[in-house]
Amino acid sequence: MKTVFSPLHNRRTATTELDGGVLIAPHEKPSRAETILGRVKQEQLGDVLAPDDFGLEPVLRVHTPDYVSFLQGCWEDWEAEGKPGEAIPAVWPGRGMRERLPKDIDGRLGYYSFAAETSITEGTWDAACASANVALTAQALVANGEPAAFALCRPPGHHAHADLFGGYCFFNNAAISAQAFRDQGAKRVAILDVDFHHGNGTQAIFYQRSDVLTISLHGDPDLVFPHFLGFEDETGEGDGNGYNQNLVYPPGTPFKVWREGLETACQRIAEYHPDALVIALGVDTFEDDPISFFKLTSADYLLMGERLAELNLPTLFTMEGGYDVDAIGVNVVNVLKGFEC
Ligand code: Q9C
Ligand code: ZN
Repeated sequence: MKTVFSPLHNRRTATTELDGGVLIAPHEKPSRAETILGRVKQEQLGDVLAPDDFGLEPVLRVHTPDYVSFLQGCWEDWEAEGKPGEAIPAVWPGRGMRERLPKDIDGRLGYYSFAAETSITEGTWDAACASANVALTAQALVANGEPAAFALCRPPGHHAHADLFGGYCFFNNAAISAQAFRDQGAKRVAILDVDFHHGNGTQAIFYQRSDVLTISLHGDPDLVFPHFLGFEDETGEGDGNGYNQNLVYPPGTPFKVWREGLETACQRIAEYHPDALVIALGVDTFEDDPISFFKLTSADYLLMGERLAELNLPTLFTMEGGYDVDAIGVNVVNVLKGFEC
């Protein structure tokens, strides 16, 4: 399987993440992508390609123009005000307030985000654009007949809504790729999100549509991020009614239980008969992940990949979360190797 990778991921070098009331070094760090790339090469998964530049048009099929402009200018606007640190949202339009876009950068940061852990810094825009281009380049490989491709995206994307950043995500690479498949003629696309966290952005983007089926397996949002979306009674709305599925699991969930959800998801995808499949691939389901509570082992990821391959669909993998850097390369490449067996 071919991998698409951009060294520009390195432009995303935030130094702060708000966690537990203090600013820590971010979990979502450059070594994540470099470790995965190293393992891809070590295991000779296949060629590693640089991305093409698709410009903003495919991004704007999913994200709003005002959100994209905000992201593009955010760091400059922040710096122009002489703020001492990184751009961190700290105020939101809470219940009873107005969802009105303010001029001030602190107001705009809150308007366009849903969480405060993710700071915007100098290279964030460049890295987010490179990450979307990585996804779109891998998507094009699959659209042009490769059975599967791996988009080694960083920063990740599945938490980003049409006009919200958060959860380490800015552009929703999986959603942008699914929309690209549709725009190139695919009738139906399925997105299966196996990251530990609910793919809230992906769900929200396609919630009222039946042409993109969204399924996410994740930790119970009653207990864990993103807290305010991802429950099992969210099944889609309007035309999208019946085209979103959330499979929620408690702390300590091992693969033997998690794989029942995977089976449910795979059966739903098979009966949907999509023309393409996008896997939002996070490996923060790993037993030693520092911010998560599932108990998957490295060997389990081989079985995950094998089951996904049985769907026998043109498949794009977009990289999402996974924060145990020591194991991230092995775990990700195990999914891809399992898929190719
Ligand atoms: N105490 C992805 O996996 N909250 N994003 C962390 C840690 C944010 C995860 C709290 C988690 C975001 C792509
Ligand atoms: Zn995650």
